[in-house]
Amino acid sequence: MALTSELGKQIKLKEVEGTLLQPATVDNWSQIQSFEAKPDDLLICTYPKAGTTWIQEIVDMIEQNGDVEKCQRAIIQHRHPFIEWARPPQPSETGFHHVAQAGLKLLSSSNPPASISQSAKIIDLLPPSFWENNCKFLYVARNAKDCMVSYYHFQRMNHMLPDPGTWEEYFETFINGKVVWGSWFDHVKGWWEMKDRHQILFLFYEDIKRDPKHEIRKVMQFMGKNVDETVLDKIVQETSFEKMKENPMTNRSTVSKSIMDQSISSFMRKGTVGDWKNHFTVAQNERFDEIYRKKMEGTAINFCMEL
Ligand code: PPS
Repeated sequence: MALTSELGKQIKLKEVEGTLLQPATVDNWSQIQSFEAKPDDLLICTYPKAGTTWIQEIVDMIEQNGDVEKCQRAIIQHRHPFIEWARPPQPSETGFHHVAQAGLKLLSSSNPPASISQSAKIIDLLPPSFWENNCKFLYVARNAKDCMVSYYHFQRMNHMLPDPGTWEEYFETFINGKVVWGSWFDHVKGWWEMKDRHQILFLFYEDIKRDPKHEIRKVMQFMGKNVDETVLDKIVQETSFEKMKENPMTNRSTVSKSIMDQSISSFMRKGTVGDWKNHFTVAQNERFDEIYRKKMEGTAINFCMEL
């Protein structure tokens, strides 16, 4: 599938088992699949725009016991490299060697976080060693409408992704799962159905927004860590949208404009629940709800659509 970016560049996406992926990911697929997870690895898994960067920063803050300076040691993409961004293995600052990628994020309790990917039908696409080693998974879900809006603006500014076209066009693209990492519905349903069969902590973006301390405490307990109340309060403060938007280690300001043009749209754009109401027409909303009902039938998952 070839699509033209705003720079006029041809973005040729490739597919694995029907899921669109970036070419480098597909070209390095066997390497990604042979990723050797360790039993104490924790993998952060998200659909694109569901709050990946947010949970990455939260996890690192917990890992570093709330030490802001330590969390400033590198940009977030290096502290939690994405395995699916397949590129030659690079040593991290702490000596953890891995290929990077976007969506499943890998964290070791003894080593600093590495990441895996944001897989659509992640269950099928995940390197098998994660299941074999009974690893822990941290999954963050965000309601589909806000994900769609966030992804639309991200595709506008990210020149490594196809131009989204008009909002009306993108609406069709998204509901048909013709975006990198595939269908939101498959991704969320897949992880939701697996959550009781594996060590999966299933979180919601909207819950973290509503009660960050409560959700961060859950993450801490899942990681087997124990930070005291004042540190928890500090983590809540330091991982707020406002702080992370200003933080060059999390706001992607170090990424070249030829890749992400933040004059088009900020990477840390709004960070709210319910921005979909500023984008969806009444007709689109009705159509989306109908499609949602069909695609999510039989799934007892409940999303908060506004706070
Ligand atoms: S990516 O490109 O898939 O890794 O993007 P991802 O980090 O998953 O999602 C980006 C959206 O998350 C918002 N964000 C936050 N919201 C609230 N609080 C904090 N701290 C935070 N950090 C990131 C970010 O603004 C994007 O959402 P939108 O709706 O576009 O603002």
